[in-house]
Amino acid sequence: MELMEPFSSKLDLRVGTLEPSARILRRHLSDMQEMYADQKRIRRMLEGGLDPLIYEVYLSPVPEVEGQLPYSTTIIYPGKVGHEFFMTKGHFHVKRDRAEIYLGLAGDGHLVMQKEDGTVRSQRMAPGTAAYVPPFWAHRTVNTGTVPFAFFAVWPGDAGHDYRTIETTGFAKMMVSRDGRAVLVGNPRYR
Ligand code: PAN
Ligand code: ZN
Repeated sequence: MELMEPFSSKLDLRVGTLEPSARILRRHLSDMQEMYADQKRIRRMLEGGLDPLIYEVYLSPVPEVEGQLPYSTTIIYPGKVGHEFFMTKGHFHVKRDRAEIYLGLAGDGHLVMQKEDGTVRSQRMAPGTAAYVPPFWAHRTVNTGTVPFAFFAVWPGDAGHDYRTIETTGFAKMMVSRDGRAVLVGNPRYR
């Protein structure tokens, strides 16, 4: 493993930006359109030139190799596709037995987790919530509030990110707004 010099980052606790970051990832609706239930609405939005920025990920300069602890911040913007809240793509770790820690920084959200057998659990996240993603659980975060939802994450460097499984099956449940409340309901697109 490469011998690194110690360093620190500046994390803006109110906004969720991370400096320095090796890379900033931006995902728009068109980058994850198959993740949402209301496909008709998405087609209409995109054809009408509406392609909102859903979330940004600020990645630390820490290499993704065994022994390292890469970290990031994620900012999910407020919004919905129909009744379904803006969210991340979500993934399993390639090495399924690798866990992760999330720390809520700003705004209100939910962390939705799913085992390979389709069991779903969710945790509310607010500033100061330290949420634990145990080994073997896929994870996705959802902005269930009205302002940007930001959180910090740290994971084992050799975890790897498997997006394909969730792209193929989806999550068994989705977070929607019902009578002004965020609720988990069955996802009609889950296979
Ligand atoms: C997080 C996520 C980040 C973006 O750093 O990668 O919140 O979500 P997606 O990766 O699902 O697009 C993490 O869980 N890292 O392992
Ligand atoms: Zn992860």
